[in-house]
Amino acid sequence: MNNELQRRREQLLSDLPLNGMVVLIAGKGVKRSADADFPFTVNHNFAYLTNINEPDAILMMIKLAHRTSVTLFIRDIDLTLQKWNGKYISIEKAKEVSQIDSVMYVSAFESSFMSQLTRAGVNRLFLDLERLNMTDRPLAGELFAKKIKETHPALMIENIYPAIAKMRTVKSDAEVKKIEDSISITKNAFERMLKHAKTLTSEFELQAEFEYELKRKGASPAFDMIVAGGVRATVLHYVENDESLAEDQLVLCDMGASKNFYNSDITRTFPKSGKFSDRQKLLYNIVLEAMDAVFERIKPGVMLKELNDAVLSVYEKRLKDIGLINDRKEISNYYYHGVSHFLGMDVHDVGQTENMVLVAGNVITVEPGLYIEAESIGIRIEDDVLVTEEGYLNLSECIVKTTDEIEGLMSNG
Ligand SMILES: [Mn+2]
Repeated sequence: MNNELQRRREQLLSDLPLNGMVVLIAGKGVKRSADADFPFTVNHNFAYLTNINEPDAILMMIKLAHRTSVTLFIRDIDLTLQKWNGKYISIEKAKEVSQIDSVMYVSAFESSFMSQLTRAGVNRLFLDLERLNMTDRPLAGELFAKKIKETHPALMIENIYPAIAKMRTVKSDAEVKKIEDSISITKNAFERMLKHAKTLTSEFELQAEFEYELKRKGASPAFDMIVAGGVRATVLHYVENDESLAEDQLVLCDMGASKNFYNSDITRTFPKSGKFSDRQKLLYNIVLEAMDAVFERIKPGVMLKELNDAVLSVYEKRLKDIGLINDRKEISNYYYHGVSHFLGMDVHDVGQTENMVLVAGNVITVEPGLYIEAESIGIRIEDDVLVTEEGYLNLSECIVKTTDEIEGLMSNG
């Protein structure tokens, strides 16, 4: 990991133009209400390059003709606040975690930044200007860009976000291992939940079983878990989880553990009673067939759109067979999302761009679904997959999935 952090920084520096400077900001906790903040989430691009999980920290990297430099700034220690909020990271600890030799307190940042502009001749500033929507709250990088534009109107400001996002799409062995660790916790938590499912009566009780196991392993939910019984499973982002479950319902659970910055994202659908009805089994196996068709297509050079086409081809045939549709166009009444997204430090991970093709080292989800509101049935099955030189490796193969496996585990509950 240590060499890996340095390698990432070196890669970014090697792509940086001469006299360029990168400034990445860890960010702050967001106010929740009164004097309470939401839990702090570090900027993931900052963490990718530093492994530091601290508010207010800043990474500064410079590339000049005669030298490059990497400096980390951490919060100045406040003895009074430490009594309330716990210990701040020390310079020594920050050096160890980040593998950066030059670590200073953040109170020294402004003068250091200024001297790079005035004395070292930096003339291009690269910031993380990630933005998805016009109305999103500006992140630290954009706020910093605004401030610098006022004081240094001639300084060229550019966006480093796409370059880091692209690096993040290719996972190292160590990153894959962390995703596997999160998957393994998810597996245990799901099995715990499944064994209790027959005796529990509400969605939130199932959620509690899952999250209990996460907490026990020092993990946290990667996202708001979905536990959706019956017709609620046809709503893609149902997260209320506050209804009771009926014996004849299928229960869709979209869930994942997050640990050490890396996430898992798994969906399983099972019968509340422990036994699939014939109809449920028929539909479930169509989704499973679509999933296998996607797996067969995964390899370097393939576009995500082609993976989705694999689902549509299976659905076109099978949904016609069972009389649900007459035409391929009608599939969208029953399947209305993409089959895949990138997974990593973010659950919907960064770096996914139009027309990009898969390369070895990508980690993607495979998650076909089938949602029939009129029958109160929603089915989604989701695995996490590593793209390899030869094809793919299903990282979540270990989690029960076939109807027999699910019924078997539930009968041992
Ligand atoms: Mn997903």
